[in-house]
Amino acid sequence: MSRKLLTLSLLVGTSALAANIVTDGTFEAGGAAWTTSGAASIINSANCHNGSSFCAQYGPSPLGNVHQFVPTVTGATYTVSFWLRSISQSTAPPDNAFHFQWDNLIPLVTQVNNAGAFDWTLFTTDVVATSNSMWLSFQGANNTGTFLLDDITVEGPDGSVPEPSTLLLTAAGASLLFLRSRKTAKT
Ligand SMILES: [Ca+2]
Repeated sequence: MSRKLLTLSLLVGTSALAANIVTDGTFEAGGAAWTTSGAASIINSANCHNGSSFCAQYGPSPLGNVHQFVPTVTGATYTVSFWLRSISQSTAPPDNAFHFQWDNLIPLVTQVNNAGAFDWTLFTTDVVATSNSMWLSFQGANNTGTFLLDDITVEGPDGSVPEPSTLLLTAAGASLLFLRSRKTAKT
């Protein structure tokens, strides 16, 4: 095994331990990785996070849903982060709700309920994977304004990488590098 290949295996091993497992969490690829329904849609607007770009928008009822399945490791903990903004279009009392759901068997986690307008705000929550594919879902409706959702990350072990064999390769690579360095030092 060449030194270059060993170095590569070390890098792969490191990235498998902690990764952002969301596909197109910024929506900048156009949002094709996400399924939308109800009040939710993908838009290209100067109102999106960090200026003119893509994000998800939620209008009036019925409840909108933006979701995708993410590859996880059963039993592992993941940190979910996303940015949310509420633009009020009415002087009426706020009539809206925004929920995060990690699995369609686990109840909705309400993030916002009848809130007035607010600027981009970072929401973070820790969740545990109960299978090797979790339903990452953001649901909302805003009857007196608009919700915008952008820059979603889910940090944790990447379930699409065969972790035990990668770790084994990493350990083997590290041992061989150590032996090679000892051999070089002796000669
Ligand atoms: Ca974006």
